[in-house]
Formats: sequence, structure tokens, C-alpha cells
Amino acid sequence: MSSRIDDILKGISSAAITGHVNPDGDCLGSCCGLYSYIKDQYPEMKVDLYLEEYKPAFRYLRGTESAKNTYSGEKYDVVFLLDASAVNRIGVSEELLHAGKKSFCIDHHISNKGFADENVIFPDASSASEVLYTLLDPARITRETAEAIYTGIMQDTGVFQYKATSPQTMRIAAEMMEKEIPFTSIIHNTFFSRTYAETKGLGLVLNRMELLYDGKCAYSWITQEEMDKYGMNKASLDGMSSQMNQTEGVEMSVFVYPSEENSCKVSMRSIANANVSRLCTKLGGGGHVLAAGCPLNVPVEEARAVLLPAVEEELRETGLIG
Ligand SMILES: [Mn+2]
Repeated sequence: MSSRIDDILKGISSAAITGHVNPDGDCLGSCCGLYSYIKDQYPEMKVDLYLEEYKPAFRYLRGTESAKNTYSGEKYDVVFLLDASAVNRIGVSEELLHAGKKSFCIDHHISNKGFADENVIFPDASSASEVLYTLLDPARITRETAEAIYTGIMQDTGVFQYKATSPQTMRIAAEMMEKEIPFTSIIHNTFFSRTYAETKGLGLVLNRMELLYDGKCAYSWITQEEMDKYGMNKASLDGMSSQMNQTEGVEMSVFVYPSEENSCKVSMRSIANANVSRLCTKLGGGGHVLAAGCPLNVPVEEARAVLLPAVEEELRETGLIG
């Protein structure tokens, strides 16, 4: 059976694949899934995978061993952009958008306006990996491709718990399991397992957490000094806001961490009712309704004063506070 990806790849001799900045599990899963599919089906094709720094636990994914983390001007017949919601979110280099005769974006972010030549964006899909699956011929998905697709779906659904997890999501995951992938170790190693340092850092963030607005909003932060003390990097901060959300009565969480000098980044998660995408968009960021982020041009310690009025406005608009 010819799939959409097979149609695109007809008569093509080179392809590049990239995801978004600071790649997460879905970004890696979708990029490596497509890489693996092309490697299996088109062994003659030159295919380069571009990935920024990611959590070492994902190194089992096929393609990570040869991935490039800098772009030096190569040209391709087609460039695939996965899980990337906007031009300024493209990983490794924004120039990759124009590195191909044609660009093809595969995504599930509601904020994606379709910046590539061709775009397949399903805002209701659980993950870019799920969108990718719909473009492949299921009969030709090998164990290695299945590992990647399963990883991406599992990661972006928080192990099949978030709202975007549909019956179709579960059917695809089940189909991937039928390829005999080691799903228990994939889940443990990439979702739950942390280094000792990361566990200590999480403890600090949770211990510092405050409850604001009738306990509806959980707020916490970490400084560069603290990250250095615990040997943490950007990837060690994944999941902080989700952990904060596991507190009775909390509707949304706000976690602030350092980026460049005198600026910071904010990660927000909502349980169900608050729209953190709307909130973060007002602050110059974006993302999903239940998971979003934004950069701020103030140090970590000063973010609270900038963020709280916007948080309060969102909680009022949603009716979570009076
Ligand atoms: Mn995603």
C-alpha cells in the first residue's frame, strides 16, 4: 500500500528530518520514527536527522546515534519538520526550513499556522508521533519504527492519561505493542526514571512550591545556582509542573527556570479547565491548552510579579476564582 509519506518520497534522493528546540519524547519519537521508516523502505536514500541535545535515556531510538546537532548548509530534496509548531521553534537551525526544495510539516499543535510548503496538522491528535503514524503504511512499520512511535505517543500523553488520548491513540499503541517492543522498560527508563540529582532537584522545587488563588495555582521555581549544585540541565526539568499538579485542589501549575542571563522560561500545566495556551500566548509564548510555556526577560526571582496578574486573569476568565 502506498502511503502519504511514500508519495512524497517518490523519485527523491535526499531528505532531512528535524524537530523542535529542546526536543522532548514526542519530538524524538516522531523524528526517529520517520527516520527509521525511510531507512527501512528507502535504503538508497540519503537521510540526515538533526536533533538538539536530549535526555540520554532516549539513546535507544534508531537514528540518534548518527543525528547531527549543527547545520552546515547542506541541501535536500525534502525537509521534514516534526512536532515543530512555528518557524522559531525549529530545532538545530531555522535555516533547515529552506534547506529543501520542499518542506513538509507533521504536527499536532493547535497554534501551528502551517508554515511549511505542505502541512499535516491534527490538533486533536495526542502527539506528532500519532500524526506520523497516519502517514505511514502500517504493514511496513518495523519493530524499530514502532519503538519510536510508541515512545512519542506514550510521552506526550503522560503514559496514556491526558485528555488527547483517544481510542484511536490506544489502537495505534496496541498495534505498536504487537511488534514486540520492550514497552515496560521504555516507559520506566524514559518517563519515570530520574537521576539521583534530578530527584533531589524535584524535591527542592516541590518543597518550595506555594499555593496561590485559593489553592488553584501551584507556583515554584529553580535558580541556575541550584541547578548547578544538583548537576541538573534543561532536560532534568521535564515534568516539574506535572508533578506540582498532583496536589489536591490545584488546577494549574507554573514553574519558572533560568535561561540566559537575566531571563527565564516558564512552563505551565493545567489539569482541565484553565487554558494555559491562551495565558502563555499573552506573554509571548504558546503551546497546548493543557501544556504551554513562555520566555520572560526578567531573572527567575522577578518572574512572579510579571506572571501572577496574567494567571489571575486566566483563572477569573475560566471561572475558577470569583
Ligand atoms: Mn508533541
